[in-house]
Amino acid sequence: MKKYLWVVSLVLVLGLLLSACGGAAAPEQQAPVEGGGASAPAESGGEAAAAPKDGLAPELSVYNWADYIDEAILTNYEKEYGVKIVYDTFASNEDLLAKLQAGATGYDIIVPSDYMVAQMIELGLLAEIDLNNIPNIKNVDPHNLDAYYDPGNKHCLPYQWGTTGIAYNQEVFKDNPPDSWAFLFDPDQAKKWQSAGGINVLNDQRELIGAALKYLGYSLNSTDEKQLQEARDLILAVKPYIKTFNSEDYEQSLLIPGEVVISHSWSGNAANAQAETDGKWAYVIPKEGAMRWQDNMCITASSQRKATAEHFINYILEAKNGAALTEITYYSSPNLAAKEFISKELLDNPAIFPPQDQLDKLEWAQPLGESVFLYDQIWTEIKSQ
Ligand code: SPD
Repeated sequence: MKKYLWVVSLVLVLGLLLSACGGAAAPEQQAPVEGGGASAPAESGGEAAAAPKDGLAPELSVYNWADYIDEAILTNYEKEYGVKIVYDTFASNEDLLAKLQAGATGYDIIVPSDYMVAQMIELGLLAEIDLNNIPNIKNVDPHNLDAYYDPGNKHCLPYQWGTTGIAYNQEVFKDNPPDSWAFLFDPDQAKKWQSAGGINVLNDQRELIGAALKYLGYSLNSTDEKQLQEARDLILAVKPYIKTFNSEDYEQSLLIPGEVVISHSWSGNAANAQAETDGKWAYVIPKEGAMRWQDNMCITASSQRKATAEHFINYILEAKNGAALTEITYYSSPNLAAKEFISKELLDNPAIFPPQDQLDKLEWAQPLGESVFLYDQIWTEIKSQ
């Protein structure tokens, strides 16, 4: 394993300890294993499940992004298979990695994005998946399989995908709809939108530094020190006008009640705000380009319940479950068979399923190698100043 990856791990572990264990607690480290039958499930807030079927484990732990599931999928699975789902959420890929690096071994399924899958494979954090146990892979759009970060889907199956752009309140921007990252990163504009009601940015280092790099005309994967310093200075120049750094509950707490008028946003949160407010909110992919991403269901290398985890992943890939996910999250589905169950309104919404000319402006995040230190350092400077 490369030396820098160990150093990354150490930095992340220290970061996690310093943040005084702020995130959600890991489930029990000694979780019941497959075929364990009568073991009591860990706390998950739901009813105790009936005895598990077909040699499945009595419980399974899933660690996912916030606001990213239809809870009925979980309860249906629990009822149908007698497996209790212990569900927990994280805020960013970096937080997820830090949690695993800190020794949390209780998670069976995690949902990292593209570049983080590549990094986790390199760190040995993911188990290989036996695709013979995932017959529903046939439902997945081939365009969403065999991605650069996991050739042959040896470790992960796609969950949802989306884009990152700008959500805005159309009542405020009716004569001047945002079309550029300048609406967030030009200090004169940022000052104006602060007075008009407030700006939110995603509390996510790859996303925020990446968006600033795009505004400056660079790749969001830049590892050039000068370009990254420019991006940092740009963010610091507008920081006084940023009301919140929030990527977890900004949709409910900021966009809909009207605490901000413009937000750096993931497509699904923006599309949800749009639906909840009868079109008061809109979403745009800035003309300079933006990030396209795909989140993935992967099994941790430490999982003691691999067969149950594969069974659950296969369940999520059922066409109706893929559709239910998109109907709740408003993110794009990689599940081609699900499309017949997704409402036309969502299929036709360009914020959810962007047309080709929009897709052409997007860039995937790549693993950064040793430059991850530079990003960490810049992020610390941004957050601490
Ligand atoms: N609320 C769910 C958000 C999921 C976003 N995941 C993708 C992040 C890519 N950087």
